[in-house]
Amino acid sequence: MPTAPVPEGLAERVAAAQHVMVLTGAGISAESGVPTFREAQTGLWSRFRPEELATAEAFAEDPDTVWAWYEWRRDLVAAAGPNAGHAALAELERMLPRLTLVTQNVDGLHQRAGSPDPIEFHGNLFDNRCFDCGRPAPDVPRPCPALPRCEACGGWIRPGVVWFGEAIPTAALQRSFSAADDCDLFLSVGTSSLVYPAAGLAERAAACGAALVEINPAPTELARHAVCAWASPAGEALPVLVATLDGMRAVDREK
Ligand code: BV8
Ligand code: ZN
Repeated sequence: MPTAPVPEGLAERVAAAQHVMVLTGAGISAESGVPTFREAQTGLWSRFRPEELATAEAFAEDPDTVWAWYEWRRDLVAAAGPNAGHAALAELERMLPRLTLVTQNVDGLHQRAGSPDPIEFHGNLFDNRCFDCGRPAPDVPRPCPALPRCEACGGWIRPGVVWFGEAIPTAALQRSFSAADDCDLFLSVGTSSLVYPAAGLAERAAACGAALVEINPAPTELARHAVCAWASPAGEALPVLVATLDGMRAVDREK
């Protein structure tokens, strides 16, 4: 099926922007085979909802099960790879004067695609720390089927992600707020825009004058406030956007 062209005016908007902010969600990793949160979980995990497992309470009650869920996700992500959407965002960052990438994803696929410094708003699957004393636990082997213990205090080791009910890491929050206040174009890619405070970043950017663009096969609540809602998978849309910008540059160079 031929890939849809870039919506009218979008490439020009991106080319003219001084500071583009991109917020990605699970949808950009969908084409890498990493299930999104909205999709029902598969197999052993089909009887759980992510919101039930991604909490400190769930871990305190049944650390082995929650640890096993994260091990399953780490295996899945380690076997997956970044897709054309991740690669296109890394290329876009090289092409534009300024691009701030914030991701809700914890899979590290943006880094593996070459994005130099994505803001990991919800942490990273492959970071671990002690649930009790908070010490980082960088030496957890892969795979680690049994729940590991903290060498310093004997506490349980937990994944370094932000669970529901937990605060966003201060640095990530501040950097994201600053970018939202400064950017003139905000691209929301592959997110249902339901989880806060991440979902509030688009509203914050718009309140500071940024134009909103959504790239999502299923338009969300954000689409109503967007100058462009591109109903396309990220892995198709973003490479076409980069190719179109490339073409515009080539024409400019010939002038
Ligand atoms: C906080 C890491 C306060 C873990 C995640 C009651 C009690 C406590 C808090 C709350 C409460 N009620 C509400 C809240 C706030 C809560 C919240 O927003 N809840 C929601 C459910 C209403 N937020 C929090 O708890 C946050 N913390 O508020 O703390 C506080 C303050 C100070 C001090 C102490 C406490 C923390 C939220 C972070 C939770 N952690 N992840 C892990 O991964 O295991 S959230 C997790 O879910 C993801 O990171 C992501 O953010 C979210 C899922 O959203 P999406 O990424 O959008 O994915 P989704 O599946 O929803 O959608 C995919 C989209 O992709 C779809 O639209 C689809 O159409 C599209 N798509 C599909 N294929 C493609 C595609 N798009 C493009 N291309 C494709 N090919
Ligand atoms: Zn400890």
